[in-house]
Amino acid sequence: MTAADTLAHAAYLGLGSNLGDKAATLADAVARLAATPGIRVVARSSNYRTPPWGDTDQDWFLNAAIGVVTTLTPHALLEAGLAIETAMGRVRERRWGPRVIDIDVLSYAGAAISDERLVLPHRFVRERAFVLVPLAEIAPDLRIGPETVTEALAKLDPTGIERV
Ligand code: PH2
Ligand code: MG
Ligand code: MG
Repeated sequence: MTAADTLAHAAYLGLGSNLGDKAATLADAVARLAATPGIRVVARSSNYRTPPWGDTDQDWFLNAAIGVVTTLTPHALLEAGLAIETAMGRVRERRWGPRVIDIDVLSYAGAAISDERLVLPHRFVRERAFVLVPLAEIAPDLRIGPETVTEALAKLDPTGIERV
């Protein structure tokens, strides 16, 4: 084991796209994350076609989840995702509205963080099937707060979510 390995942490990210070529966008985002120093992608879910949640007057989403091992801090991991979103042309308009790419840090080594930049585990992770269905494929036993991904997902309605 190298010194860097001792500083490596397991984290999970959720990805979503509902503008343009969604599958190509998700693939590009994963490649950019994998090319980021300090991030190693170790698991990647299938892509899932999901009905728009929240703001339902928009196109369907393609969602996926990845597992990474990272030497970045939680905030640096967040910033890396935001920088990739910007580099890929994301323009922030309405909340929960259409987006080329969304990269959310869902969980980081069991850390509980709540500040103005970052909340971990992600605020809504346990309430959204479009996040938990992909996450359950790669990390069913991951603990998010009081329960596992599988337990949280069992309380939700996954209607309309299709693996593609
Ligand atoms: N992201 C949102 C709002 N609504 N709906 C789906 N199906 N997938 C998403 O990724 C999504 C959403 C805001 O982050
Ligand atoms: Mg986001
Ligand atoms: Mg999001």
